Amino acid sequence: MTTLDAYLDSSRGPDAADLAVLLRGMAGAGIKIADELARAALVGQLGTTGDTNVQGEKVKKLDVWANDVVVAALDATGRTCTLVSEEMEEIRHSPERCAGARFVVCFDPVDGSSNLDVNGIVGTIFSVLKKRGSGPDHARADVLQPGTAQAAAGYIMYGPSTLLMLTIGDGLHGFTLDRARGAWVRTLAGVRIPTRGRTYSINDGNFIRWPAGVRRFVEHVRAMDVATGRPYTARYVGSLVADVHRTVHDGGIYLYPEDAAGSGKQSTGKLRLMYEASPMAWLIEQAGGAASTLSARILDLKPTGPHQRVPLVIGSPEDVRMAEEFYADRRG
Ligand code: FDP
Repeated sequence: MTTLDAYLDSSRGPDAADLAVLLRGMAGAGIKIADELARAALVGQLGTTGDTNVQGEKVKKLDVWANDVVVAALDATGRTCTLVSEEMEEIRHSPERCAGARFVVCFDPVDGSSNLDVNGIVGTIFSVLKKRGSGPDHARADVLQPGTAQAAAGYIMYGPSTLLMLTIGDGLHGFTLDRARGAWVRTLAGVRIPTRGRTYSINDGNFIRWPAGVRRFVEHVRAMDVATGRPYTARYVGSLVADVHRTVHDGGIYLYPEDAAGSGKQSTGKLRLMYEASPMAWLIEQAGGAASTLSARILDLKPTGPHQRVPLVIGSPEDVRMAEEFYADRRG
């Protein structure tokens, strides 16, 4: 079976060799994080640091630790000098590293970290953009590119096995970590999502704050209609990597909408565009799926800030289109 190294070595294009170095760095960080997650309870790595981050969330020890691991791994590649992380308030730009740097990386080192203390599935999500900016504020311009400009996107899922799902624009591929060999082995090639599923995934505890169209859509998929495969079944892990991965595999839809006007604090949604929605959107589109805010394609959004939040509705194309119709009041 093809290893990640062989797959990257066989990719073509002017930046392929540099991208391969960068992605190997990210994959190496993933192995370290997987090891640390496995022994976290034994070495006192669970729980919080006592700090609250700029986004108002309690910082977990593993968030900080994993952030340092990813930063060090990416620095060591020499292929990036501009990083964005959920754990870093500002864009981390290091002009002294820019000589051989070709890419910007946006990442969430431990996504779904509320699952950490309950031994649940978490992941690392990353988005790689080509450096393009110029002028005094070029680092910010390099970062704030739409998802269509991504050169690579992926997530590493720390589950019963450690799985890297990756696209460099030639489809969606999955590499399972073979610890005995110390290699990532391709176990999923050219993954395709079903055009329609029978599963919906949403935090039901937010029901009171959902926009009216989302409520109607969820009522629709919960209703009985054998001919159209309803009612759908419900699944929600509360870890984006796990929820998206299941959706890619089984088909269906994942929704994290904005709060309806006046009903909550997440008026633009919860998930971050640059290192959650955008990479997941490209990954799922590469598998034949769709990703939307319910009124716009995620990959077409013009970013306004490194930690911008957006609504995210992602999954089988027919399910996402149906949710958009309810949201736009064309159905229901
Ligand atoms: P977490 O806060 O645990 O880090 O954006 C992060 C995220 O998890 C996603 O991984 C997950 O899908 C979502 O938030 C869960 O949010 P809710 O707890 O509000 O459902």
